[in-house]
Order: sequence, then C-alpha cells, then structure tokens
Amino acid sequence: MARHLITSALPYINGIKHLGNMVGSMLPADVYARFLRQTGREALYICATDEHGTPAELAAKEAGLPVDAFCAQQHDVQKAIYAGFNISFDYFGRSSSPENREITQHFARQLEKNGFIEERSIRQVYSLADGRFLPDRYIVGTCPHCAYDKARGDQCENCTRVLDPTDLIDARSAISGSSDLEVRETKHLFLLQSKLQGEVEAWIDEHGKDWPVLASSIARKWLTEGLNDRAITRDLDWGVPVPADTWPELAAEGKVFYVWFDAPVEYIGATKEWADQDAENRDWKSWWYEAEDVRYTQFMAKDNVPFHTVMFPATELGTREPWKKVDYVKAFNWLTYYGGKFSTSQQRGIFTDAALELLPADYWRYFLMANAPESDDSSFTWEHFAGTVNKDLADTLGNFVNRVLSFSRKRFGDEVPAGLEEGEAEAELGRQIAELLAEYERYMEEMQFRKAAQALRALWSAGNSYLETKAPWLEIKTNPEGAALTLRTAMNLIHLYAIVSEPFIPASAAAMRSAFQLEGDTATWVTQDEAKSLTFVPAGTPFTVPPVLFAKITEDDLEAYRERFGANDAQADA
Ligand code: B3M
Ligand code: ZN
Repeated sequence: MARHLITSALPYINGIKHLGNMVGSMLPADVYARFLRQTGREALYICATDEHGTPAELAAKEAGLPVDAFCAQQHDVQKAIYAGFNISFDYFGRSSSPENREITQHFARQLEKNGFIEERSIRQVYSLADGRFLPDRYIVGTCPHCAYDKARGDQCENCTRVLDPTDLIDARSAISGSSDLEVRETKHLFLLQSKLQGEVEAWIDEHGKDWPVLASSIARKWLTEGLNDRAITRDLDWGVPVPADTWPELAAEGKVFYVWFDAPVEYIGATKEWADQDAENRDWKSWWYEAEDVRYTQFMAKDNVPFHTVMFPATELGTREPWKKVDYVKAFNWLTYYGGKFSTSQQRGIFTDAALELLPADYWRYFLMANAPESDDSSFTWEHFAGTVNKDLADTLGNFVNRVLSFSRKRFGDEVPAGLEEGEAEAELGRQIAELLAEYERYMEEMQFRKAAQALRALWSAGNSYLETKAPWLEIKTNPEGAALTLRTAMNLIHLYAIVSEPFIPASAAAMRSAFQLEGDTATWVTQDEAKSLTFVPAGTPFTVPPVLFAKITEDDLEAYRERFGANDAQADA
C-alpha cells in the first residue's frame, strides 16, 4: 500500500496570510491528510515557512529587525496561527534551516556536475540611491505583458508571468522609490532549463495526465512558451550561500541562491528537519529518494503551479538522482473578497489571525472548503459566510446533535436508550447513509472538496429528515420504546458524523465524539457495514450533552464584521 507524502505551498515569512492563502494550500492539504490517516493510510504532511529572498529582507527592514530575528519571530507567529486552525502538519519547518542549506547546495553541485549550470555575466539593475543591486521585488514597475503598474521584478501578480527586473517599464526601487537606476555587469549562476525542456515535457506527458486541468494547462502553457535559462543566484545578504567548494569566486562575493531555487527543496529539507527530531525512528530519505512506494500530492494556488510542475521537476531531473517527483498537483483558483482581490500589501480582506480572534477555526474551515475555488474563483462575502454557518453548521448539524442528546437525556437519562429493535425506517436510513458515505469517500479520494462538502452536508441532512419523520417528541407520548429506538439511531448518526466530519471540522468532531463514553473509541473511519446498521454506539453507552456546537451569527455580528473589515470598498478598486 502506498505511503502518502503531502506538501502545501510554503507560506512566505513576510507577513500573516489571509484566508485566500489558507484555502489554496494548507487547509485542503490538511483535510486530505486527515482523511488519509483516518482511513488507515500512512500520511506525512510537511510544510514550512519560506524565509529567503527579497520579501523577507524588505519585511524585516520595515519591522526594524535583523532578518534572521525577524524570520524566527514570524515563523512562531505563523506556526501558532496554523495550530489555531488545527492544521495537522507532521512537521512545519523553516527554509532557512541547516538541513535545507545542505540539500540545496547538494542539488546545485549535482546540477553543475551534470552540465546544467553555467556562470554568466549579466546586466543587473543597480540603484545609485540605495547603493546596491535591485533583484526581484526590490524593483517595481509596469508589466510589459499586461501593463499592470505594480508588477514586481520577479513576477507580475496580475498576469502571473515570470519577469526579469530589466523587463519592467518605468522601473523604480522598492526600497527608496528612486528611479535613478543603472544597469551593471555582475556574475551569476544560470540553470540551463532549456536543456531540460524535452525531459520535462516527457515527464508531464506521462505523469500530468490525471492532474486537474488547472494544473496541467498552466504547465503546458509554460512548456509551449519554452523554458528559459534562469539566474538562480542573487546579490543578497540572506539566503542559502553558493557553496565555496564549487564556486569559490561567487561564494566570496557573497552570492546566495534565488529564493525559488531553495524553496521547493525545503519540502525535502523540512522532511529531514522532521527526521532529525527523532533520528532513530524517522527516515527522511525513504520519503524522497528512490521512493517508489510513495504517492506525492502537492497543494497550491495557481500562481505557484509553474514552479512546481515545470521548474522544480526540471531541477530534480537535472540532478540525475532518483528524487521523488510530484504525482498529483491539486491547484486552486483565487478566493476573492466581494469579488476583489485579497491583498496582503493593501491589508484588504480577512487575515488568518483576525479570523481566529472572531470565531472558532471550524467555522472558517467548513465555509472555506465548502466554497473552495476549485473549478473557478469563488468569492467570500460576510453574508454568504453567515448564511452557510447558520444553515449548515448551526441548524443542520449542531442543532441535530444538541436536540437529540438533550431530549434523550431528559426522557431516558444519560445512557443511550434501548427500546425497540431497528425497523424498516432504520434499514432505509442505513442504506441511504451508506450510499451518501460512499459518495463522500469518492470525492475525498479525488480531492474534490466542494463536492465532498456537499456529500457531508447531505449526510447531516439525512439525519434531520429521519428525525422529522419519526418525530420522537410525539412518538414518546404513544410509543416510548419506538422513541428510544429513534433516539438511539440518531445518536449513532451523531457518532458517525463525529468521525466523518473530522477532516473538515476536527474540533467540533472531537466534541461530538467525546459525548459518548465508548470504550476504546477512535476516529477510525466508518465501514460500510457500520454505516448501514447504525448500531455502532450500543444501548447503555453513557453520554453527556456537549455545549452548543455552533453559535449562530446574528445580524448585529454581521454588521460589525462588515464595518470592521470593509465589505464594499473591495469592489471599487478590484
Ligand atoms: N512562498 C509563494 C507563496 O507563498 C511561495 C511558495 C513556495 S512553495 C515551494 O505563494
Ligand atoms: Zn502582467
């Protein structure tokens, strides 16, 4: 049986991420990892902060901290937020780790040995006002392709094209704003991607067949445009240094690798960081090297797809070593805020720290996954969010749980009641649940998260319909034994919901599951038989009534959220 390696795009260290970042990478990866573990598969979920490059240096400067101190601090800040979201990383590392340095340098040496790296003199933008070269984000200007006027030197945020700083029109320094720039000669290492084009194409032909269209189409588009040789070093203080044993001169000049060269290697680096924590029991290499039994799934937003489907595979292929390459790329479109862009730089939309201050993680997790931007962009609005939370979580799931448990306790005490044997209505319900569960499982296997959330909601609704039909609050008057059966069956549904809802809403699922004092109870997935028979929680099992699972969002709350986060101005300058 395959072991599952899961990674989500490494969040940049430069600031707290917004909900759009969350839904396009860590959250779906977590939902999938949880599902795999619950269904008995071995899964390793690795992520890390992406700490090098100009964004880190610029943000540290703004914070008035040395860049290493800034990164250490921000790593902890981000890590705490993801813990708050219940993201079940096996390890959350740092791309500035010694492990990543070692493996990145190894990759570079291998590429050099195999003739895929060349030293070239290039002309780079130098800022006279700042007294330094301006790589990547240190320079901003107008995109030559789409005319977006805030394009950065490395990539245009608007059309996603990768750029060279010298491509920009009306370029200016991001540090000082100065346009007193000149072009100077400097030496850098180039990765000869053009030599690897054919191999990457063949690899995508073979492995990209089953990827979602969003991922494969972006990869194809890139290959059609042709792979250019790219500079993989920079004149920066902070980064993985060029190894002196291989390039003494460049090392002496203090060149470091470009952030996009070492960032994907950190998937491997962080796995080694994980293993180094418990070296006797963990073997990082078996996940990455000659790892034929590993199925590797990556999660990311669409702007990261070119780097993961084309450039990193090219790098791996060029090492001529059997490094694990991605098997499945789950890519996401954008989550918008009232149809406009979430923007870190303009602080528009909802940031992950603020979200957790407002409401428990499960509210966000459920809404975001139920509306994941899979086939298209999707829009966050407070109205839609409140409607979803109130209807699906509070009314359909939460109310069912509290109503069933409190009513049963009131009438039958604090053990699951005995009552009649299961009858035709329960058999019919069991068949329906088993069918919906199979559908849910299929969508989860396929990582079709919106559809999976729909199937999960249908499971919750089926319980409500059963309860409405049987109406134990009426049944109790004429047929108390029948009412006991109804409640016992409903409690079995609650236990089933606790298990199958775990990937989406782990904290609430745990609260639901712990309502029952079942011996040796685990979150192990429900079998078809258990779903059909609905007798998992036997009569006599003690239970407690948990506090209300989901509080409704009121009109007043909504007004306050809209006020605080600005619900309409996003559209204006979208
Ligand atoms: N840090 C970009 C981003 O945060 C980048 C991903 C790296 S994945 C190796 O969107
Ligand atoms: Zn552009």
